[in-house]
Amino acid sequence: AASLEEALLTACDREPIHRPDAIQPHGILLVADQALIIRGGAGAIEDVLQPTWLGQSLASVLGLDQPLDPDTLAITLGSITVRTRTDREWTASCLTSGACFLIELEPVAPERMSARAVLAQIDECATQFERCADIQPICHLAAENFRRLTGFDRVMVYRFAEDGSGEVLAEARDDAMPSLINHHFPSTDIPHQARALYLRNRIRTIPDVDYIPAPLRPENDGLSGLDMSDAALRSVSPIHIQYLKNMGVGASASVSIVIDGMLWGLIACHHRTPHFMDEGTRNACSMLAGVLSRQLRGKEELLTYQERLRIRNAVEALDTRIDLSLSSLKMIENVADDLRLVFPTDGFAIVSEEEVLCQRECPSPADLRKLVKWIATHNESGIFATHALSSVYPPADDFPDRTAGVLAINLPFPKPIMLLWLRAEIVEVLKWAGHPHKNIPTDPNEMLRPRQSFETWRETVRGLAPRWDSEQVQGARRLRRHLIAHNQNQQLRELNNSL
Ligand code: BLA
Repeated sequence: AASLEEALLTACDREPIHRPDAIQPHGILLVADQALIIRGGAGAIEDVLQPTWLGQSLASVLGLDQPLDPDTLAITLGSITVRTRTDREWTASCLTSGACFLIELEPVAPERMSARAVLAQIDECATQFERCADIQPICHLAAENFRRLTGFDRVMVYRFAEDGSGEVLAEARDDAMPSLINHHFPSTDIPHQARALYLRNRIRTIPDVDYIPAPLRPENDGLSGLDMSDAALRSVSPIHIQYLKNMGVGASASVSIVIDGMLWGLIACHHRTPHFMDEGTRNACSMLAGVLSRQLRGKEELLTYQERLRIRNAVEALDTRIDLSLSSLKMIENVADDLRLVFPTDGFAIVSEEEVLCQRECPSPADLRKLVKWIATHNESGIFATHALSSVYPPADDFPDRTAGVLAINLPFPKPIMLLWLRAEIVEVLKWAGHPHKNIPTDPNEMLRPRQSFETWRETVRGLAPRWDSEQVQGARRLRRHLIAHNQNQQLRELNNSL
């Protein structure tokens, strides 16, 4: 079953979403060569611009009086209004794809916020971010502000986990739209190549899921396979369109949250009916996403720093209480309370040949001895850490206190000692937006299809404790070095005394 699932997944990951050979028809695409002669296009070019356009100069098709220069094309297009045959104002933007220029034209939304109002809102939001003490309130504020900026019915802050699945951390929505707060989504909802693309092109919109793709023209002309990675009008994977329809969504947009070059999460926006976001609003969203990313990064760094500092202080306080006049084991047991407090835990144990000393919630001394024996043969660095003990050490399943998290330090003293910080399992009920494994076809030639239902499906997860973060594992390493040094001093002292 696992290999079938894998085969289906790689099929999803292989869909070449960056070259759909079509655009979404709310805008127009023109493909120009290096001399700015139009070689192809897509969308209602004849209706919006002029009936004859193929082989013409870009400047004439856009109704410009002055000629265009390829070197300054992006800047020029960013500052002009295109003369069209419609009564709406259109913006033009330009990007390169191989040897081609892609020129995208989009109508300006009539109900647009003024640039001043947008900047004022982003500025105000940045100030409010500063005042937040934690990640959660920042995400909540972000959801509210993106909703105000874009007018979508439901705006969510979605964070990826290590395995590519994700969770809705915050949400702002119209009451008529169901809530997805705290819901989890499997990694297959956003395949690999889509995530890679979203790192590069940070905002995407689907104004109407019922659109009919407008094909690249002329057909069979060497244009097919054109790389549209950076195009705002890129036609979207039909699989994803089906996904949105199954979810009851009429329009969607998402903005990447990138931290240190990694896709941390997305701002995911849904509307029940078609909903267009014009170029100006998209730029405002990109700007706000940048402010948000920097705030999240800063906050994560601060929290890490605080934990590192706390551990450092606890280890230093412990150093001052070490009594070198005691034997190795007694020296350690004497500071048991201080040791326990270095890491947040439910239980703490000191295990040596002679005795087992337990504080708070611990497995039985016999179980602890067996566990220590196993750990001693399964770590090289003197440190062992897991938040899912029974997955690596099945006997833990039968521990009456259901220990799931262990951080252990092996002290290679003449008579070895192991220190264990223990965490009980936290039984978690995960809410999934639909059963994540329900739609797996049995035929490997078939494609994995989006779920039909996004109805909450609850999964009870057992055997897990909170993860040890890297500060704690590094702290354990540091503590181990200190204790080994104390023991060496203690032995020198003993040697001196005996001489
Ligand atoms: C794309 N899937 C996406 C996107 C999102 C999601 C946000 C980006 C496009 C967009 O902005 O709409 C999924 N949407 C979510 C999630 C939330 C949300 C997790 O609102 C949570 C709040 N999808 C499937 C399966 C496949 C699949 C089984 O369910 C593959 C077989 C594919 N999803 C898929 C593809 C894309 C996608 C191919 C890329 C669409 C594109 O950019 O062309």
